[in-house]
Amino acid sequence: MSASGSPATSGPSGIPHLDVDPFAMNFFADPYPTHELLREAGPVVYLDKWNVYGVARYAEVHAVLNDPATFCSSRGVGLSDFKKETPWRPPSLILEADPPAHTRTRAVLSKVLSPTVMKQVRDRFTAAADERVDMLLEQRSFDAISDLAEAYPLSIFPDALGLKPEGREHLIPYASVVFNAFGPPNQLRQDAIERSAPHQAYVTEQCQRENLAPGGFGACIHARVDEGEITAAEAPLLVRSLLSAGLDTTVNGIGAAVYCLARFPDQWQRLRGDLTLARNAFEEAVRFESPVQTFFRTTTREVELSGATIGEGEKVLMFLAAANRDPRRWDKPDSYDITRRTSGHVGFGSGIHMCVGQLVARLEGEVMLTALARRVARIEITGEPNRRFNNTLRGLDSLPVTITPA
Ligand code: OVV
Repeated sequence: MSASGSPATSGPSGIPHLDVDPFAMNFFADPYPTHELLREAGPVVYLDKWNVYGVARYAEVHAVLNDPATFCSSRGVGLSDFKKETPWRPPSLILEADPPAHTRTRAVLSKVLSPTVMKQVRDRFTAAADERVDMLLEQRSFDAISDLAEAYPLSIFPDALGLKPEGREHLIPYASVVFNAFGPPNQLRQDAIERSAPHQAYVTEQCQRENLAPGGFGACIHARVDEGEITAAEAPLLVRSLLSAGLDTTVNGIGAAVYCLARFPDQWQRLRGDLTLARNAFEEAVRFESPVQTFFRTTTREVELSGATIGEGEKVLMFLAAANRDPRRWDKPDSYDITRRTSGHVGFGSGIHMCVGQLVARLEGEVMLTALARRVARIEITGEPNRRFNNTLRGLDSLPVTITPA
């Protein structure tokens, strides 16, 4: 009998069938016993609840991510198969695309979010982080989610994109819909899509060229039209990708890092003693909490994966978070260790679809953790953290803390 109480059964294929629902509230509340069950059941499992294959070990998650011709994205990276069902919004031109179409759009966003551009925004991002921490030190007690993990990215990213001030309250709710929509047709997804119209209307309008300030990421995307790299019709949809994936992800990444450093004071003191560890402390939080928990792929042909035969047109659920704690790959996987060699974690994915905004995320994480570690001696959790439930994103809704100045 498994940790979650669900026995595995194995049909003639030899692939273990599990009756766990990785999109249920009780799973989100504590996914770790089920992650272990999924990893231990076999290299490839079948989830009867949603009729999908699953991979939870590092080796298979990495293999699926790095064979995009067999495990495609153009049929959607959620449960819904775009070949069989109409997508809830026009598909993303980068996330929900395969080569060769993906190659061109990826190159554009890669340039817009390049190391050179990070150098240009770094001072602004740093000043905003320093300012935020100074404000929080005056409050002493605050909510580390709303007042820090949300407030900081909201103070820099919409400006960096070039969005006008009005309507920004739609950004996090819109992203919440996007990430819920990757999940199965459960209550979370259905409610999110049902209430999405005002958020969608806002996002669609802000993606237009005339609504994006010169010099911002959005205007830079539209400028590629003039170079003939993308069409005028494609540019707004690529801006939409940044609005979809650029904010709620870093909110949950920074939230994860603060939650880790508050829970593991020895790691916090280590960071205070060596600020050059800030970037890896953030990276390790992305491994440890995996703000993006899962993505799907769809098979383009019959394929053998670690001895399991998967037919064409099957959905494969990749448990990024379980791979990031697979003891086959990681020493002490359940320890948050800011000096760990984090490279190879799949919190940002791997291969041709690996997070195109990873440099923005790391920059935000690094400068915020540096600002905190410079000025704060202690972070104390002063109340019960509340979880935020989403089909794809893992993070908290509230985290009451008190900080003590250094
Ligand atoms: C990685 C990601 C998440 C959500 C949306 C998108 C990308 C997009 O391209 O719209």
